[in-house]
Amino acid sequence: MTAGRHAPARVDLVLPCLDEERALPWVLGRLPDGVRAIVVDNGSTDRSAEVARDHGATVVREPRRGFGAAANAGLEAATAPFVAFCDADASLDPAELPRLLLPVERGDADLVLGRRRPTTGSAWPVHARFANRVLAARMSRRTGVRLHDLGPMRVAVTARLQGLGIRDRRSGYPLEMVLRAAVHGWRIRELDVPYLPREGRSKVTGTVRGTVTAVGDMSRIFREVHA
Ligand SMILES: Nc1nc2c(ncn2[C@@H]2O[C@H](COP(=O)(O)OP(=O)(O)O)[C@@H](O)[C@H]2O)c(=O)[nH]1
Ligand SMILES: [Mg+2]
Repeated sequence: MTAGRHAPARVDLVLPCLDEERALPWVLGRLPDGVRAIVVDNGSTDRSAEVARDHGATVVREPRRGFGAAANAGLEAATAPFVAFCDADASLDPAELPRLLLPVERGDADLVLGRRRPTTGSAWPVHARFANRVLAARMSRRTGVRLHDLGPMRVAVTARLQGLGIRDRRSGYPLEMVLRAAVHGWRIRELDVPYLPREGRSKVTGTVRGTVTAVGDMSRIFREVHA
């Protein structure tokens, strides 16, 4: 369960959140020991913030719209030695975090990414899967870091990630994090994680339009961040 009120958290888990009231109870009920949830509410019109608080999460409000704005606000709010990221849509299980944390804790990796392995055909729309593959391959060609997925579940050392200077505040944020880490010579590792059908409607890659926007944001990152 949640880090007790007395024990300081070892991991701060950043959960960017836009209207995820239905998914939050499951997500926040799956926190391993020592993990504090930071739910970053990005102007939800549902009861996400209240539900998050009721389930013991710290709630940060970010008025600027955008996935990156929310992720960045969570990273800034993190004070635990390690920081993790996860979608708040119940597509990824926070119970997987200790396994992803291990290589970072041991000093064997600087950034660990969860490689999404869909559990059913509906977990990952084909267009999103394809776009992600292309971007990951482009990333590998650019940096020499072999990656299959730019997935949202991640673990790193908090202070180092805060020092990386990620600037994107839209959907290029996840790519910019990996690209900057690679440019700085971080050891990046992928570990498989199950990918479940999300609760509710996707805000980013669930639609073709959302995917096109995300790919546009990410292409800009490739132009702006140089090795
Ligand atoms: N704070 C914030 N969170 C967002 C925004 N867009 C998406 N999210 C959250 O970021 C996560 C990823 O978005 P999601 O819709 O699942 O995108 P997908 O995984 O590509 O389908 C979810 O937890 C969303 O609630 C946004 O503009 N602001
Ligand atoms: Mg999602």
